Amino acid sequence: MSDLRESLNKTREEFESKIKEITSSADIESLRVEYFGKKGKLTGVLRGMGSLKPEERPEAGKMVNEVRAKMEEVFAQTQSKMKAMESAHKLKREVIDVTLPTSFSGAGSRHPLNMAIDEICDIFLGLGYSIGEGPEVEYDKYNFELLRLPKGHPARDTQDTFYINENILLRTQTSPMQIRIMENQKPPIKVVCPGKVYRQDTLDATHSPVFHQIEGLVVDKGVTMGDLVGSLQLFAKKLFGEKTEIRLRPHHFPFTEPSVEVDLTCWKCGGCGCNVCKGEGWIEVLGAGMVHPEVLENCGIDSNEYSGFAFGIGVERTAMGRYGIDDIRLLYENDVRFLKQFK
Ligand code: 2NM
Repeated sequence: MSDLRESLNKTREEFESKIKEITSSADIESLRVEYFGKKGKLTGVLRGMGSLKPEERPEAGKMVNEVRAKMEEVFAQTQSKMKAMESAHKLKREVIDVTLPTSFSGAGSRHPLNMAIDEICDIFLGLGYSIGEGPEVEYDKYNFELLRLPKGHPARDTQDTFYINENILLRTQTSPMQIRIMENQKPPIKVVCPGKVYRQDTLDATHSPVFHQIEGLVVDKGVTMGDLVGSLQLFAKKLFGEKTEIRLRPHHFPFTEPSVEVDLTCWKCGGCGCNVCKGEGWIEVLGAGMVHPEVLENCGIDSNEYSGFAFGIGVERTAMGRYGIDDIRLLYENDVRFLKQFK
């Protein structure tokens, strides 16, 4: 019994002096193994209890438990002290001084194409349209077939694109989004769909294989060509100023009948003729027409009850006119010297 007491006290004293030297969680872990582990020193002393007489055991048990509880308490305190110390160190080491000077060259600005898209969409929002956005990777059916451009139709040649497979392609216009809307919503429909479109084209000052369009669609009872003209007149004046007029020229699109190309008064010379409009006084900005009854029917809309108009605006061309940009490539090169001018 006194042997047990002696070795317990010795173990405890040794433990307490060792734990004072500890400086890390790794140290405390090896101390845990050294004393409380299966082959640990305290465990060894406890094993010695087996040789005690039965009447000595209750008192020995009490003594052992007291010593063990004391040691475990010291251990737990030191362990949490180590953890706190280490996380304080880590915080200190990883702190970011947000007041340090940086090489940051200043805030950026909106891209002129996004400025043009926002400006155009804002005008139509003001006229009660909503905005629809959808996939750039489309089904041939939505991009061509339901728009009266079946496979093999000659007009597909002017809208050659990048095919994922026979039935999936990069959209050549945002009209597939309008087809989706007509399929899913009942008239009245009033929507503009902005977005990226793709065509097989060689990059030069006025063409790009990736460009942006905003297409508008209105479907309701009794919608006429007069509504189309009025809406486009309003749009032109809001975007380019009150003096701006529109001019319609007959055209052909498979998805509208009748179809028109729409010119706006030249934004540079106001109609007198200059280098921008090549002496014409007019600049072509959009295409439009009355939605072909077959297109309405393809989307489940009764063409005897409803009619609609649609139009497509070229964003690049509008942005170039609006901000005086003479080469489309400037819009994609992301040269900060160019972009800085739009702050
Ligand atoms: C244009 C010109 C004329 C057009 C037609 C449709 C739809 F889906 F309703 F049939 N969406 N957009 C359209 C009509 C687009 O872009 C030059």
